[in-house]
Amino acid sequence: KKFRVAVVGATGAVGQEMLRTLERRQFPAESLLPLSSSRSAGTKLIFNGQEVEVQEAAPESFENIDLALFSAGGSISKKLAPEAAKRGAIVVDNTSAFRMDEDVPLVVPEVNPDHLDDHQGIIANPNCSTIQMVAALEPVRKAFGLNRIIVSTYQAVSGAGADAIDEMYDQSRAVLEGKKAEANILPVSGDKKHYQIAFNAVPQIDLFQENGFTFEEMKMINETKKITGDPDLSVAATCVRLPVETGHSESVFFEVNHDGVTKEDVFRVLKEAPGVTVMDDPSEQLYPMAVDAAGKDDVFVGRLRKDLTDDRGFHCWIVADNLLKGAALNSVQIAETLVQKGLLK
Ligand code: 11C
Repeated sequence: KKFRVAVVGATGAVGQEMLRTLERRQFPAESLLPLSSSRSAGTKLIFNGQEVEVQEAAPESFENIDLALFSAGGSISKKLAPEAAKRGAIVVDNTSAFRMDEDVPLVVPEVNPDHLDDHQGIIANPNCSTIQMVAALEPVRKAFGLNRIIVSTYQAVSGAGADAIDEMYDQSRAVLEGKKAEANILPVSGDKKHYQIAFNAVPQIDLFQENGFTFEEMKMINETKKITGDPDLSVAATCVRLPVETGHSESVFFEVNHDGVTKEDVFRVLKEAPGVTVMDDPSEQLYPMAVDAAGKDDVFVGRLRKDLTDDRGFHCWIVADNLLKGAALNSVQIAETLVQKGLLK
């Protein structure tokens, strides 16, 4: 059986990867309808060798659609995802619009595919920084239990969209030419002030919340609890933007639930974990880096060390392509899992 697929936000950084990912994984698509805001409508794209024209997304666009992948921002999802679901499409939404809704499964297919069974038409794709951390740590949690996670992120500008990538390159050229670096987008397009990202590190991703954490940090905290199904798991996050084009990196401290777990025990579990590649050999200076992870499907883990004072504590470094496993690939894997489970009809 083949499916009629719509991609909302088809011309964006993630939308483009969605089209490429559907193609290269040979998703059984009978047709592909690229949708966007009026700004990009009329753009011509190629899918499976055929030219397709981007149309402006409207409620009626979803008549006769089986699967709709959304990645055009939270407000478009809030408006149009229920319209798509009402018309019988299954929505996989890559925004934060519905992630914490009780009747919306939040899914990383390697971690909690069973949550798909109870879907009500809308399935949420988690935040990119959450996905890579959970994909690496869930096998550890299953084997040894997890008490606590403390994570600091080193996030790429592509997470903030195609315009933020341009801003980083424009500023870099300006700085190298001794000119003023104009900042109009980062750290958050909707916030009051904008700061230079070129040659900088900015400790703000998304808007500040009343508790002093940013929304990106709260996503990592709340989404991790929902995906693992463990509300008692203690998570703290500090999210930082770096002048890296693609590939989010994370320095993670985690504490297991049992005494006597060794580094080798954790390695054994990680090496068996689906979608995870261990890259860790200090004698060969082998560890994951964003430039190597960009364009790859897996989540890479390295720099694994046992804490020097906490017998249950470990440190590691987790890197993944934020546009692929962090967004487009995970969304397509959700769709593939729906097909395997017979939930996409
Ligand atoms: C970033 N993680 O790197 C964000 C992008 O909730 O899906 C993804 C935002 C989201 O800026």
